[in-house]
Amino acid sequence: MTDTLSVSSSPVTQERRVVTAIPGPKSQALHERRLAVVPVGVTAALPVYIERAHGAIVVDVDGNQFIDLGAGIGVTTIGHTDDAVVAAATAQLESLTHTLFTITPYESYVRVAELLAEHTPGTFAKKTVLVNSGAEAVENGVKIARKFTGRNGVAVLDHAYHGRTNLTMAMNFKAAPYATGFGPLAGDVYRAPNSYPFHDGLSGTEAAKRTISYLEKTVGAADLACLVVEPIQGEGGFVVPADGFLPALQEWCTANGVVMIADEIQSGMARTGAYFASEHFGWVPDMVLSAKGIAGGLPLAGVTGRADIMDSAQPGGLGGTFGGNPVAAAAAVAVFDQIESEGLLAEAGRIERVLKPGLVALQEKYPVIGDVRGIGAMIAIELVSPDTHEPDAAAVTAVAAYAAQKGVLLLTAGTYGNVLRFLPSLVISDDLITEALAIIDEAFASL
Ligand code: PLZ
Repeated sequence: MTDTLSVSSSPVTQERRVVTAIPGPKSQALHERRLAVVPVGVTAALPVYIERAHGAIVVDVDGNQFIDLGAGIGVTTIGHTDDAVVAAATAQLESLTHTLFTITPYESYVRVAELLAEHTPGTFAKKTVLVNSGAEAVENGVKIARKFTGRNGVAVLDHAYHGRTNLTMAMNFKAAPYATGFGPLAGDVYRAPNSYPFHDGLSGTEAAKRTISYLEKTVGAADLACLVVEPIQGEGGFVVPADGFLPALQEWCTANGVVMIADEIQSGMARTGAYFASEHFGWVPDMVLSAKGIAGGLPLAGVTGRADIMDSAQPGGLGGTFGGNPVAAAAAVAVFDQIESEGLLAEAGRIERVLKPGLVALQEKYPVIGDVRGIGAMIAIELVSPDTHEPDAAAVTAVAAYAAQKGVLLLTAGTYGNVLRFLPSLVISDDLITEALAIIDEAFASL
């Protein structure tokens, strides 16, 4: 074994190409090495080892090129190795990689905070703390909301996902695999019904009434610090709430002194054609959490909220060694620049206009597709038995496996594993989407 990792700088053509069995021999060899040294708790949805990527294509060590419909779960939203992001991060690497912002600060952290203040919903004064991961953003959002309100209770919704730390494990809907055996879990977390039009058939007003009544009965507003909600649920299966649901909850929170927090970790940063998905629903949250797509693949997350809420944390109460790292912050500034200069918000609409009708056409052919939903480049199909609406996870697994063999990287989701989610980068071409749809069509035909 050598100490050098294989890297290649040859350009990545925007085309699908399958040249070996999937996974190929080099991936299989790497997987053997991995099994000896990486614990089984860390799985691989598709054990092909990726060597390089650009735009909407990832290339594995065997030379197979995949159409990437997952973008690393919504991280490389403006495309893999975006030229401007690479240039900004490279320049930053050469000038300064670390000081620790709470010791000796630097400009890019401040710039990211300014950009988040500008682009999150609401025109009031906002402040931002930068951290390393989505879960860390959730932890800090809750921490600040508790300090601001002097209350302990944390409310979340059915089918939510918020992370893998101790507090966020307790906030997830699904125990397995995220929390099984990892207790004791954090207390004071309460789960309320969400709005899930495909299954509950409720209007936004009706669903909000049910959620509020549940919270009032099981917790009581007086003990509730915050309500944390993904405007479109990510891991839960791209569940889009009925219109009016989110603003009604915000209204109740405001009236009762509860901080309402938008977990925009998966739905934010231009993915849905707005900087933050909350905008589509007319929701102006008290606090917005961003991560994933914010820095084009580098680890960065932000907690942005009303200035008075954010300033309730005492001096020294917020921070962390790597939070707002200069290289990640420089990359984030480039991501915001690219969204503006390349008109990427509009690209999400273009993707929806190709992808959604394509999936609706498949739904007409294959009754197992019960629901097609989502906004922009955040679209999903839910597979169910046509008569009973019972989840069909086996069909999801089979379609994703078939697509992978043909060079299409497709992610699954949903509490019951019966959702296929499409969250490509905003630079994917219409042709690649159409090509992927043809393969997914074949996959359904083969069921
Ligand atoms: N909130 C809405 O989607 C991360 C999880 C990947 P971290 N979702 C992908 C995995 O298997 O661990 C996520 C999210 C929402 C919070 C998080 C947590 O973000 O950056 O993974 O901590």
